[in-house]
Amino acid sequence: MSTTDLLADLETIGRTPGGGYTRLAWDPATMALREWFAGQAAALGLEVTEDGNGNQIAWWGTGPDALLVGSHLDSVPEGGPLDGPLGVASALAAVAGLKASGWTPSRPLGVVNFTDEEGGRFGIACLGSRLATGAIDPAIALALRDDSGTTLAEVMQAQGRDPRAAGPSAWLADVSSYVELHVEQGRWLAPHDAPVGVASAIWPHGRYRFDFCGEGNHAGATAMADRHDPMLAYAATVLAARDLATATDQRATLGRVRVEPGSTNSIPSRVTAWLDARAFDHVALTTMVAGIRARAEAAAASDGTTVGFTAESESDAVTFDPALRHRLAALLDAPVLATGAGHDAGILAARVPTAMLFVRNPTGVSHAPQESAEPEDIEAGTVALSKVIEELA
Ligand code: HGY
Ligand code: MN
Ligand code: MN
Repeated sequence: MSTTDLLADLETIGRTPGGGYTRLAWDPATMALREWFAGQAAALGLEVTEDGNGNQIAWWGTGPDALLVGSHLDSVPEGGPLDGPLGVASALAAVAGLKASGWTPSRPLGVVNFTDEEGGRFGIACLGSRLATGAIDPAIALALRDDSGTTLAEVMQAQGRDPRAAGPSAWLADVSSYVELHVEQGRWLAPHDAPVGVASAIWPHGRYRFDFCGEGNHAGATAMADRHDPMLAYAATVLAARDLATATDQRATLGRVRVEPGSTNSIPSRVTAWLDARAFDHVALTTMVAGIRARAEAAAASDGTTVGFTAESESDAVTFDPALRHRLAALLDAPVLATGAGHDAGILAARVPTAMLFVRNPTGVSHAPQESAEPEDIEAGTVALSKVIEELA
């Protein structure tokens, strides 16, 4: 059972006409992926469990001091094939290889599929691991709504889950380290001629919502001077994000926008837009976001419109456990690199020693259909993960 064979099983699940994948929490695609995960794990003789948040863990052994490996199977809308599934498939393949070789772990070993890492449906990233670790109040999570207005609680109930079981997970007390393998998001390993790297840190990041409100009116009959068009402050905010992030070599993106009523011949009454911001450290993040917000407010004031601002989620900077990172980098003779992307490993790192392995991405593209890794690099990543499991378990 190779990682590429396992990934080939998933090729049609959640596939979109554009060649990408849309696999959002609890949707038919991720439900099919959950079933696939449970089936593969059961075939390996692992005991498949699911916590009250929907996180699946396939166990080889039970009890304290467990090593957890894995990732997530959901995607962003129109995402690539590897962000998430590579970490789950390589973990299953590594376990299959180790079992076939006659090796047995000296501590419990779990393979995890975290639920809703991308936050593509309910807006908050790493929802499954945040709930499991107590990093988010279950009442807040269960009340989150998707684009159709359905709450997470209703969605879980419709899938036969009891939302009252959401919240801190008992398994966490048994886990004493977590290792997540992931496709590289960016292009650092290729010029360094390395198929696999070890993560040092994750930048702090946050997601913020701007609610621009103005006055809906007729696109032909309303003189330009008489308008209160919220789209203008939104446009100014997009440019402010670009300017402030560029000036500091940080990241700011407005990738999602909703316009109401969304009519070609009407001045909008309301524009809702989401900012994703990532920075070197917490102070730099708050400074950049405050700067973008100030430009949004100034633009709205000059147009006679208003803008509301909500921080929907923020994640602190993560420095992965230095001892574990050095041990794995030495074991694999692999370079160490930082990442601008967020991961469940970043959430787990607040509770247990955690490490990440990255598999070279020749173009660096991620969150898009072109995301890729060469089959031999995927194999190198799986071999590396197997070595790590042997070393730690
Ligand atoms: O958005 C992120 O950084 C991640 O890929 N979940
Ligand atoms: Mn992602
Ligand atoms: Mn991911």
